[in-house]
Amino acid sequence: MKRRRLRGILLLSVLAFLMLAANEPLIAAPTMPTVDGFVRDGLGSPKDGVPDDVIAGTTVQALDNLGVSFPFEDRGIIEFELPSLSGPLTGADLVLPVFSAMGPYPFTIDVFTYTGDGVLSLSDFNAGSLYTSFAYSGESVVTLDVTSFIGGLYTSGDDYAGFNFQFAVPSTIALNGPYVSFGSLEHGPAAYLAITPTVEPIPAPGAVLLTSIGAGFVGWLRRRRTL
Ligand SMILES: [Ca+2]
Ligand SMILES: [Ca+2]
Repeated sequence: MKRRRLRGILLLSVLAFLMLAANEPLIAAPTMPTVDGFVRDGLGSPKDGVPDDVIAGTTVQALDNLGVSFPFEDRGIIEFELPSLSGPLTGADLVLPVFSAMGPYPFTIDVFTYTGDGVLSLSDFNAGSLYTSFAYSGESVVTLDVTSFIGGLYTSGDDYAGFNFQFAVPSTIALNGPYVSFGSLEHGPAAYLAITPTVEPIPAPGAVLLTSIGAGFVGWLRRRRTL
């Protein structure tokens, strides 16, 4: 009888542990980029709004230079394949560690968002619609709340998120400044997406647990009385 009771208690403990574990909020693993780099207009060819070069596997550089002797523009691009989620998300942050930057500060960066395809191409230069802007003043990490954009992609069933970083106001300084370049897969720490999923609702785990314990206790009492 003692062994049976012990087994019952053990079973209840395992059940309680499983329920508590299932109820734990999921820790969002960082989602790393599928592709990152920048697309360039100018630098050896006319800066005319028509992009000329794809520079993947390097830092995610945003630069817009109207200097008369050497005008060119880099638009930083990052694309992520979205991880599958079992329910809606509660939040999404785009975390951008800064690889290098040069003032004069502050300057404003526009962030464009679009449905990506996991590949960096010339068409990404003009991709997206304006999602947000931020003033940059030399910070080592920029974190952007992108919950509504990422949530929308999940709702529409899209697989890739794309971000495009552009200077809001072109610089008239002759060469190489101001600019900001974010970390990439090759020159880290890389930018990443932190998605916080919602745990799927479990039918009242507390109630189920209490009922199980109660039933077990009543059963034990009953058995005890019959002995
Ligand atoms: Ca061009
Ligand atoms: Ca693309």
